Amino acid sequence: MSAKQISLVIGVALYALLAVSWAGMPAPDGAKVYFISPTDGETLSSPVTVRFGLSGMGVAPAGTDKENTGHHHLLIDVDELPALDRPVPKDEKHMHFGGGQTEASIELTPGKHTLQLLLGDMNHMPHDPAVVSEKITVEVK
Ligand SMILES: [Cu+2]
Repeated sequence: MSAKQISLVIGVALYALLAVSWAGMPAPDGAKVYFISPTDGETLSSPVTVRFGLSGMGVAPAGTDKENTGHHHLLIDVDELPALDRPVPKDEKHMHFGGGQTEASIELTPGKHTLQLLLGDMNHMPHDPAVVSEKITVEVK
């Protein structure tokens, strides 16, 4: 084998390895994540209590290797979903609830904000297919 062929083989092997390690756990048909509260268009005051709903799957802390489970991520004022083949980013706009929390009290500045939920697996990867809520808009007084 030439050096070129060897590097090609290594490249393909690495690619396959990455493809496997970046795949999220499968989500069952009909799995759904949604906001119990607040509701779309609601006007409220900060801090806002956000309650996360999940049906067709179970909530488990990050790191739990159990099929059909995941933990919540709250996306605040995120226009476009993060890459679904990468772990969910962790910053002030992408909050992780890796303890298995099903609600949170969050501080929001006055004005309009969008909220969206994205479920992640034990490695913070979106499931396949991604389990994502509709995006709601709230107004903070
Ligand atoms: Cu996470």
